[in-house]
Amino acid sequence: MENHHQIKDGWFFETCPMWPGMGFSLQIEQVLYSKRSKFQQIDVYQTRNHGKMLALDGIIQLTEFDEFAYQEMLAHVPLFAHPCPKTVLVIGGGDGGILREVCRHDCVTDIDFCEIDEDVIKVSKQFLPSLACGFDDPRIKVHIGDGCAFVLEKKSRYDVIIVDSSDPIGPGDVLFKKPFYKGLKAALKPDGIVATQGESIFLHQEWVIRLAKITKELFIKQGYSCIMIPTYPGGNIGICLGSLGPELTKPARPVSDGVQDRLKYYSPGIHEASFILPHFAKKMLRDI
Ligand code: SPM
Repeated sequence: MENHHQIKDGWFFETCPMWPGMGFSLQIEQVLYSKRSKFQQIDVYQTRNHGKMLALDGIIQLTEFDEFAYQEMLAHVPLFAHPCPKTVLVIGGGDGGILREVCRHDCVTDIDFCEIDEDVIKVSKQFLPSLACGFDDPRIKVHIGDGCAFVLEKKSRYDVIIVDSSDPIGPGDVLFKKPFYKGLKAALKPDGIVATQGESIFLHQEWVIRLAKITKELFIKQGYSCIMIPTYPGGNIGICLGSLGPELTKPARPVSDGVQDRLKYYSPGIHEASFILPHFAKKMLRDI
């Protein structure tokens, strides 16, 4: 797999064929880790102003500066849309950030976590403890292996499934295809909800449309929620959601003061607002 970045004069510069003709740079102070795993190049940097940064195959996965926006929304939008999620599956996100957020829900009793690259978990535990703390909860069972194969073995088991994938240009590409989504649907309980990394409405319209079409066809309700996040290309990313029952665009349960106080991005208000899309995106997804 190609490495999509360069380091020059103390700057990390990310480019990628998925967002051609543009690039994103962060000033770095130190390379903390740089090694190829069985699946991908894993790099951790100390940036100048954005805390530590994790990159896979040269694509920014997170910075400590703004990771909360993505992790909170990808976890809490589907979990709060569900009236009482007990069993949850998280696929991908070896950094542990999504798990950290899922564990804030006391009603959740069992969390299966499946990650293909064990080295991402190890690196996160070593360098990103504020995310890897997500692994400390006894409700979590860690499975190392292919997320798609894992899902295809499970039937009517989960209330919520969250897919925290990298982009469809590396080991994550299978997670953007219809057979995987069929597997997700089969692995959900009859009123289950699925939420997947949904790319950018500005930069990846082809992918957004593809995922929206698949979820529209397979699920009773379908939605796209938009997240602001400065260190992903274009400053935004989305969540593609499918539901077999519950309404997606509103929380089905109150957020306790104790939980809300610990969150930095998610709130009932932003949950609802995130589904209100710019006019071009609304039209694009309405017409599919
Ligand atoms: N838990 C954080 C892992 C991040 N997973 C998603 C990363 C996506 C990176 N690409 C962003 C560009 C997409 N438009």
